Amino acid sequence: MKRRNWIKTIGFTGFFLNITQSLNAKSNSEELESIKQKKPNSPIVLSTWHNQGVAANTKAWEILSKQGSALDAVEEGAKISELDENNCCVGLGANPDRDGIVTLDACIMNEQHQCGSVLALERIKHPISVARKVMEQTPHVVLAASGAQQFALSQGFHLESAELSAHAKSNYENWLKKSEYRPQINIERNEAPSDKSKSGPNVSQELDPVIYPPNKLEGGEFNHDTIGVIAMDSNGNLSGACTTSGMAYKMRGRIGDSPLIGAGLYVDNEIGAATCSGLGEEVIRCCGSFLVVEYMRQGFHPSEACKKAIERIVSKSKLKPSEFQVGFIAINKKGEFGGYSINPNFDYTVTNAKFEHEKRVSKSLITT
Ligand code: SD4
Repeated sequence: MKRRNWIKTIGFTGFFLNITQSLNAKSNSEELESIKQKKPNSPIVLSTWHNQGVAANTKAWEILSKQGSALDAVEEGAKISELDENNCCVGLGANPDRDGIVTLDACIMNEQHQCGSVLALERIKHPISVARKVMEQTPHVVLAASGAQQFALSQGFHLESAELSAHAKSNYENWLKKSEYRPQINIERNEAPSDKSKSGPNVSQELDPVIYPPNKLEGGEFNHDTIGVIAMDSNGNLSGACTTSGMAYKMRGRIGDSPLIGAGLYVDNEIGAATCSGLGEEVIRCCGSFLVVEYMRQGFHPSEACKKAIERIVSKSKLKPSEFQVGFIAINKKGEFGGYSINPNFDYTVTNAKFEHEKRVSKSLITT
């Protein structure tokens, strides 16, 4: 879309629409005055990763630009990744656990501090929507495994085939040849540090082979597409969603940060929203996304808040920073945004009045 049209579609139409609707409903002149003075909020949506973030943000923006809610926007955006058969790490097409079963984790949080999540959900296409149902239709926050599946079916979701997608099947068969249990998570280097023939990142060459996560899976696939979507709508309300299949070939029952409120996602409508991708265990230990929001509460800009949370994680971790990746993204109530990661090349997608699904590569603790 041409830039001018891009700005036009999202511009002031909604604001005046809101005013007209309000005027019909209220004739009180004081209210009229306050409505006139009210500035339109500028919607924004951020998604982890650019390869999948563009599609997610496009969908979310369709909703936000028509004055839809941030909650609908983040859910619908996340659903796009869940449908992507070729995504290594989200939805039913993703890589399985070490027993060959795809188990999905997701959570959602809205502007009223309501939240819902599902853990280790099997054979359901849209875990994020089940998480929303947990939030809206139950008195609970978390449902897990067979209970979550039972609940999903009761809510009208269909039981899908247990068969692996073509790419997951071949990856898994490849992994089975060695069946080594090496919990792996994304780390966006261009080459393994052991490859001394090429100029690589500035990392230790003495990494423990058991805990060192390679940058790609055995089959050569990247291993990093957990999607976190955070948004602010034209009413200034914030919401977030996060959905993943977690670590490829994980131990059965292993849960990462992504479906845990405060770890993989956190929203405080007075302050801001944060989400992340990376090695879930390290994020959980520090309540990562909650920490980012708390730093924003202290007045830090979103990028600075993400940086401080990364520093905390690194300072508490037994792993060397070069051995694992975590990347946060955040927005605050003013619509300011940012990201930060441990290792380089963590990217995300931003969409607002100014940026049309723009790729941002976050700053990182390790720079080479
Ligand atoms: C997890 N945080 O399960 C997720 C994995 C991830 O991109 O982010 N992958 O630990």
